[in-house]
Amino acid sequence: MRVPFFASLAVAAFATTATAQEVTLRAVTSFAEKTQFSRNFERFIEKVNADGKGVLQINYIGGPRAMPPFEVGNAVRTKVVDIANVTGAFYTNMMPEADALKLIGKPADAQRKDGTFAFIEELHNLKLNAHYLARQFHNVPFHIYMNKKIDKLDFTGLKIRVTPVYKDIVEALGGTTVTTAPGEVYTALERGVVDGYGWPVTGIFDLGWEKVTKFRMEPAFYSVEVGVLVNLDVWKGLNDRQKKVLNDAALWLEALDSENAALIKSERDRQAAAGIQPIEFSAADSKAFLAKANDVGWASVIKRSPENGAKLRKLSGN
Ligand code: 173
Repeated sequence: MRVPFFASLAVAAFATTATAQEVTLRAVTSFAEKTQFSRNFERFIEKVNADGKGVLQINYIGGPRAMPPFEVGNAVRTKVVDIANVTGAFYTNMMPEADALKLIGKPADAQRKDGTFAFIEELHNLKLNAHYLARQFHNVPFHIYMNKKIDKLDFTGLKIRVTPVYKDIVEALGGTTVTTAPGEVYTALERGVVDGYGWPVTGIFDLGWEKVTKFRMEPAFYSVEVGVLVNLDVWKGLNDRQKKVLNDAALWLEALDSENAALIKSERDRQAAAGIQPIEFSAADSKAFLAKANDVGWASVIKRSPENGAKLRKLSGN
């Protein structure tokens, strides 16, 4: 098809003007596309692309098929991508303090008011060359899922799939740990390479794990953290209108956490219907487990980063 000469020039001129004002950011997520911990980020992208017409757009590259989860933090740092949906647990190699984010369960708006967010921002600026745009899932806790029934809080002889989120508590209980990305959990369970795995209360159905899971250990512990990170140079290069599109969408994204309580209830019901049985301990043992999880979590962060770790602990109130 041939386009008349003047018409094509006009289109080209318009396109140039539009690009001069509109910026497009390349985005990745560290969780599988369309699954629990990517979905709200995908909704965020839709909102940005609707609100940001002519101002700022996001080009969604995708998830682990495009980039291994443990490389996403570094890809933000080096500007291989501009914006990412990623949990701190996946970049503790560059920023040990990111392991503390699971220990800070306050709502994002409270963290924005009491200085917690500002300090987390400062650490991301320094260590990851990133702007910490948003914090999601503060009200979603983790569990250890098991294929062997245990009758006391002792993991001796058990091999558990972990990330930095669960490593210290699993080891404190005597378990052996194997660190893997989420994409390897199904096969590890299917082959019996592990006896259990750490994961949030929601999301096990996304990758079919209910087929290879027998038990969910109670109580739930810690607080999921999935952040939205923007490369700091990219962030500083945006104008006020562009920043506003992202800031408004970030607050909207954080407010989606109000959906989590209902979601958790329905996922627990769905797990029960799939035959996944809870492993429960006495109130005293549960309390001791939670205290231990909190203590070993903080000790581990503070050992790697004494000053910042202590400051984060103080801000957390835990
Ligand atoms: O288990 C994990 O892969 C993990 O660390 C995590 C963190 C946040 C949300 C979901 C999983």
